Amino acid sequence: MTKKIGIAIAQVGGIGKDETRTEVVERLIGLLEQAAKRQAALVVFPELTLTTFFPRYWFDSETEAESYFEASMPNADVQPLFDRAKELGIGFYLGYAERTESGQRFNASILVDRSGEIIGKYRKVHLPGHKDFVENQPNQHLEKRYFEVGDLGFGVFDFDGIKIGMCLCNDRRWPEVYRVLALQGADLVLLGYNTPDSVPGWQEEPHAKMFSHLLSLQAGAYQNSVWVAAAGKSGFEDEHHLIGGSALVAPSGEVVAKAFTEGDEIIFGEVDIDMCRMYQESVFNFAAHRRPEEYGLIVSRTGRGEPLPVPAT
Ligand code: CDV
Repeated sequence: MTKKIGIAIAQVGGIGKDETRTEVVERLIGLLEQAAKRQAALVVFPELTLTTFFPRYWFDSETEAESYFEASMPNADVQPLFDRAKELGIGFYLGYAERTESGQRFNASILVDRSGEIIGKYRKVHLPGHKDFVENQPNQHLEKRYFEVGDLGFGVFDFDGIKIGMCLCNDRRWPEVYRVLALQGADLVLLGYNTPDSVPGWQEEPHAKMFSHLLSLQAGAYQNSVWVAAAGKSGFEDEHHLIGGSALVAPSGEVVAKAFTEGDEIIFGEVDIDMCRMYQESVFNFAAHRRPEEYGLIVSRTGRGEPLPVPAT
């Protein structure tokens, strides 16, 4: 049976430092309603959707950092989003900063089904940036300070009969992520991101930021025969710029829809799962063509090292 799903990617424009959760959630509901008009079954929101991208700030006080985290999900501020999505019969992916009961802090995302139930959760594995203050920079990138490395692995969840994997931002640049999801049968990968122009120690031409973002999505989709739906928080926040480029990428590696603003914007596409099958059963038929016995280094070695001896012939 042909499986298709209407998917809306909700790019969210900059969020001010003083913008409240209530104000942000109102914006998200506005995007949800636009998605409903396009008959979307699923909406993808960005990483850390509910606040400004706070890892750019060094906080002397623990309390200030704490104010960006959610101690439960849904909570009173976010409940209206869950309620409206349920009324509209739309599922969603949402990135947020999670604080657990025991005080652990993760950069997390959830997958919510069309009846408002959380059916999947992910905690970001690849945390970019640094732990300590870096001098002489327009901003910091303190994900390694504010978050622990995710401990849930890369899960695949069933949404209306479609196998969905989740990841977050920097994860999209690592080929292992898509492969681990594809090996579990994922056909659609959802991700939210915040990609600032300025990251201490990561000098890149401004145009290359957009290129490497799209390249990562396109390579991940093509090499793993999956659809990839990526939603960014974009534009200016407190005079700091984040790239736009929220996009839907097909298993062919082609971008089929892309945001053209840096503000709140919905892009829509119909995801046809049969398109994954074509690639999964031919060029990327894993069972027929992969050679895991030759890939051991990928899991036994983390950093670059010396060449391995090649057997004499
Ligand atoms: N939030 C992120 O993970 N951002 C990273 C960079 C720019 C630090 C990214 O890979 O986009």
